[in-house]
Amino acid sequence: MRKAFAFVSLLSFSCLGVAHNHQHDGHEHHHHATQDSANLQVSQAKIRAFLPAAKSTAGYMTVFNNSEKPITIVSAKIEGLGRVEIHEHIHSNGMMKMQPVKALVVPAKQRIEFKPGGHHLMGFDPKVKLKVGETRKLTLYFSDGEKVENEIKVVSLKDAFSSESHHHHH
Ligand SMILES: [Cu+2]
Repeated sequence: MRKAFAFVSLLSFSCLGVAHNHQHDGHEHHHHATQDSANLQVSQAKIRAFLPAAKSTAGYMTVFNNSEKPITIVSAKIEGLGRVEIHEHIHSNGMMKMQPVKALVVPAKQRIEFKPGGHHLMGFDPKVKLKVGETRKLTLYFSDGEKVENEIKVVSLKDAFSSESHHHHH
């Protein structure tokens, strides 16, 4: 009689243990699925090769936040460049000026297109000269410490302003 009782309680204890483990696993999976790095999609990333004597050059890309919460981009890095800033254009006294953006919020399920006259990347201080046609590593850093890595293509001045890759030559 006593033996049977002990056996039953052992069973129920192990069942609880299993249930707990399952819940824990579920939580862990959920956490991984909401990591920013997996949820910010970068596409069409390109940067113009430096013009002769130019101290800076501009880069463009499209970012899409595929998560349910905002993602804040706080900085960017491009392999071989000493410094990269995120800029935006603002109208000031009838003039277009650009200024650095300290934190760029990409709202949940929203897209931000970096393009001429809008948000853009600004590259400075090349350690290794950018050559048209090559790709470099682009890293975007988020306010929560996460980051996402992508490739950025080096393009000529002309190609930097055409958003379509299927450009026709005449
Ligand atoms: Cu700029």
